Amino acid sequence: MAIINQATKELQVKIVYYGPGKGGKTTNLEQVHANVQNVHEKGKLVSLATSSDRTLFFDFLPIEAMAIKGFKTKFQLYTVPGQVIYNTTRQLVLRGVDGIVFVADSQYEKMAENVESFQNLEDNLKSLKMNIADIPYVLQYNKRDMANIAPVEYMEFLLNNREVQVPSFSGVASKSEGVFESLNMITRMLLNKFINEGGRKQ
Ligand SMILES: Nc1nc2c(ncn2[C@@H]2O[C@H](COP(=O)(O)OP(=O)(O)OP(=O)(O)O)[C@@H](O)[C@H]2O)c(=O)[nH]1
Ligand SMILES: [Mg+2]
Repeated sequence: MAIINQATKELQVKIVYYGPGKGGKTTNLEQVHANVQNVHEKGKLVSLATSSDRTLFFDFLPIEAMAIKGFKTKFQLYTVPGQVIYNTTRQLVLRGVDGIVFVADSQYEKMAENVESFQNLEDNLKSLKMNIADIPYVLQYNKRDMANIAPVEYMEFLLNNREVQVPSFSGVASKSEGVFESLNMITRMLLNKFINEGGRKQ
């Protein structure tokens, strides 16, 4: 849950990048880190426990912005490990989540993994007494540069088929495409939620 410190006028927001293994979650954080210009606004990208490019624990990137008048907003970006076996770690990283960027892999052969990962997200939120319907999230259909990709419409059908559809973006995270579109949208959704709740602590 967003942490609001009325005394210091600070708002702290936790965003988790979720999705199947090798989908591009860590790449999203690397691109954000590389492209946020103002050094005062970004912290260090911390990648905890990686092995040949796979996240074994999580990545963490803090960024700061004066997003709301009078409030210093600290966004904490986390990735989960996508590999199926690391579910306990995913549950830990999800604790206190405010918003989610679900990074799906557009390659046809990854569709089952995408759906499985989304189901896993819903299950893990439930185990934390949260409901996906109450948590702002966006979908990123990544790896659009690959050869054997599913049409966006098909991915929408598989992953964005609830009563209320969420914003979705095509991406090539390794070229920074779709990265800031996704991040800007989720932060906008979270800040709107904060403003609509009258700035109250949840
Ligand atoms: N062609 C292509 N490669 C990408 C894209 N995004 C990421 N990659 C590559 O895909 C591989 C996996 O990306 P990661 O960002 O490590 O994936 P991840 O989701 O963090 O994977 P886990 O940590 O195992 O959950 C890396 O070699 C990236 O460079 C993309 O849009 N297109
Ligand atoms: Mg990773």
